[in-house]
Amino acid sequence: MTKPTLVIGNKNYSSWSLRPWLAMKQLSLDFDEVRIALYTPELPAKIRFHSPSGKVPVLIHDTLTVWDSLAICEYLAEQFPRLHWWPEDRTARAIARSISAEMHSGFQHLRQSMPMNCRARLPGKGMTPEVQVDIERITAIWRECRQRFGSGGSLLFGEFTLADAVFAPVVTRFVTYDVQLDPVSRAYAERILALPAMQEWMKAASLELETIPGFNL
Ligand SMILES: N[C@@H](CCC(=O)N[C@@H](CS)C(=O)NCC(=O)O)C(=O)O
Repeated sequence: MTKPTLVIGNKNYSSWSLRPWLAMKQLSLDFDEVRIALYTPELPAKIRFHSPSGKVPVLIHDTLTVWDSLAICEYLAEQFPRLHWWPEDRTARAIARSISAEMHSGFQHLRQSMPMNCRARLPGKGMTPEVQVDIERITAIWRECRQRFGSGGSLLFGEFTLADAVFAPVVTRFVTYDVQLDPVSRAYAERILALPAMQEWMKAASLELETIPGFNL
């Protein structure tokens, strides 16, 4: 089987790209990376070349193209089953999938008001009562997973799983907008930021030069 290629957007801004990238890096899956700068005049042509949806991330594997972050993660878990993508326990795995799907389809207020911008520091910006509701639900998920499933390590299901990759962009938002967290959530966020793959992403994001209006620059 050939090495997969992951097409991603700017590391500073592309929250959807971070998810499969982090999982692949963290689980030491060898892959090539193609980075496309988002929201440039050349973007539509460049992105359409790789992506049927016109969005990143996209995974290219042999002759197959897989798009949308969650579909990419599920494809990887199926194709590379020796790596630890989802929790082994059936209950934990079902909850991991549920919270990942909830993140993937929800939390619109947080997404809109606090877009991912890894290198910026904008304390308090974007906070509204609706965003606070999203934050409370996310941190409730983190506390519950840590309490019910986290005993084998310091992440949501103990060891790293796709659920951690799905929530990683939220962790960067909490840093950017200086969201105050309860002790369990703060400790979890710190563990995510300390992952070697996460540090690699954040460093690369800090070195990017593009700015995208509308993403709080
Ligand atoms: N649901 C999709 C969302 C992908 C998405 O919105 N990607 C953004 C970048 S983070 C994008 O490609 N935007 C380019 C555009 O809309 O032109 C996923 O999970 O992959």
